[in-house]
Formats: sequence, structure tokens, C-alpha cells
Amino acid sequence: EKKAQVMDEAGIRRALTRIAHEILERNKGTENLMLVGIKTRGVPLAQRLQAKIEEIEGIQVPIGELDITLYRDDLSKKNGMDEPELKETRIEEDVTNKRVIFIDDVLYTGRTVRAAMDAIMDKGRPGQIQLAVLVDRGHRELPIRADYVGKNIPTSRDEVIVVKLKETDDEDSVEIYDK
Ligand code: 3GP
Ligand code: 5GP
Ligand code: MG
Repeated sequence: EKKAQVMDEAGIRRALTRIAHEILERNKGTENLMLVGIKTRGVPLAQRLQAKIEEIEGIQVPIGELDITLYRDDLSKKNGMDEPELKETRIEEDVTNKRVIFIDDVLYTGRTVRAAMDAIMDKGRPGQIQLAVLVDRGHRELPIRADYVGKNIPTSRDEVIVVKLKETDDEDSVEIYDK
């Protein structure tokens, strides 16, 4: 059941424009930057940030993607615990000494990001890893935080944030639903 729309198309666009500027400010430009989208919706968000950074700086930063999916086995189901696992990596550039910025739609427990850090560190030694998310809904289970946040949306565990993007859905919106 839908409870509220918290971001519309213009709100998402403004949040991504701000995050693009924050990324450039914090990293003093584009040197060694690499954007890595976490599938599904982190990938179009990374592409949009890449385009905005190019508009601002005239430089196209490299982009990659990780597919991390919740993995359920009998043991973890019993405990009600799902662990995210890496399914696929598409990162062409060498990550060594790069400033890797993960991009995801929603940050929740932090377990997906932990799996993403494992995956990237298997490929080399990044100089830094940063995290940008469109929505932080709280309820972290690990000591992980985002460096760039579109919007903080305090939620209960019974709620779910539905993120729609034009590239994957019919529109740009962020809505809160009851599970
Ligand atoms: P995404 O791949 O675009 O991030 O996790 C798979 C999909 O399920 C996600 O899409 C996400 O939008 C959606 N989803 C909605 N609620 C939840 C949730 O509570 N946990 C997870 N892991 N995914 C959720
Ligand atoms: P975490 O691993 O931090 O618990 O969850 C992060 C991942 O799960 C994100 O990639 C995100 O897609 C998904 N996720 C968790 N909660 C939600 C939610 O409420 N809405 C959406 N859209 N995705 C969620
Ligand atoms: Mg996601």
C-alpha cells in the first residue's frame, strides 16, 4: 500500500546534481575517480552522475557495475538472515589507487555495500572507496555510512522504499510503501 511520494522527477534530478558537485568538491576534480553502479538501479544512477560530472568538468569518468543479489539458503532462511552475494562484475579499468565511488539506490542494512567492498578489493587495491546513495532509509547492521545522500528517509522495517527510474521503470519517483 502506497503511503507517500517522497521524491519526484525534479527532486531526483536536483539531488543528483548536488551529489555530482559534492563528489567533485570532495575529490578536488575527477582525477582517479571511478563510478561503480550496484545493479539494478545503481547503474542508471551512476550513468546520470557520469553525465552530470561531464557537463560540469568536461571529463568523462570511467564507470563500472557490480551485480550483488540477496542470497538465501536453508540455513540463513532459518535465521531469517539473507546475505548478499556477488553475481557479476563489469569493471574494465584497473582499480588500483583509484577513488572508487559506489552508487546505489537505497542504503539499508549495509550488507550489500560490504559485499561490494569485498568484490572490488578482490580486483586490486583502491586508494579509497566512497558511497553515494539516492536514499538512506536507516537500520544499519554494519559500521557503514554513505558519503553522499540524496535524501534521508527514516523508515520502519515494515516499510519499503520503491525507487523508479526512467531507464528501468516508467518514471522517476521515490515512494514509501507498507510491505
Ligand atoms: P534494485 O536492484 O534496483 O536495487 O533487491 C532487489 C530489488 O528489490 C531492488 O532493486 C530493490 O528496489 C527492491 N527492494 C525493495 N525492497 C527491498 C528490500 O527491503 N530489500 C532489498 N534487498 N531489496 C528491496
Ligand atoms: P542493504 O544491503 O543495505 O540492506 O540493502 C541495500 C540494497 O537492498 C540496495 O541495493 C537496495 O536495492 C535494496 N534495498 C533495501 N531496502 C530497500 C528498500 O526499501 N527499497 C528499495 N528500493 N531497495 C531496497
Ligand atoms: Mg539497489
